[in-house]
Amino acid sequence: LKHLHRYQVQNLEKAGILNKTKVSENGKKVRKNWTQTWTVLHGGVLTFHKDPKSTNKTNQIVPEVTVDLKGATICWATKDKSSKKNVLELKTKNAVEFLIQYDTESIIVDWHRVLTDTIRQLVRS
Ligand code: I3S
Repeated sequence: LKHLHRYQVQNLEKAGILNKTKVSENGKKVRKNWTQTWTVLHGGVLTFHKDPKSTNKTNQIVPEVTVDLKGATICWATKDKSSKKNVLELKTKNAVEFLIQYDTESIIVDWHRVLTDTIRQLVRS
């Protein structure tokens, strides 16, 4: 069964452009800095990339931010969190909070579904 869950998590893969900002770290609010980011979900880890073409010497793609989704939570952000529409709130196990947003509703709904499923499966793995 454990293998099955791992198999499923690995199959939950997705990539696309999203807007994201960090909002807090260790319970301390940080100043928002909304940036457009190439976002990749792979093997239960979410990575944000400034430029999908930025690679290191060995040609590996280097993410700007790496978020382990194990123990994380995802929900729709309440109106007081942002004036933008279609905003998700992602809280990591080590108390870092991000907002993730995209104007096209279907795109953000898809991300919400796949992130929710991933987090759920990681709890059981
Ligand atoms: O929640 P806040 O602090 O009102 O967020 C807005 C500000 O960060 C603003 O920049 P300044 O730090 O220069 O005030 C941003 O430009 C806005 O995008 C932020 O709010 P939204 O509602 O867009 O998340």
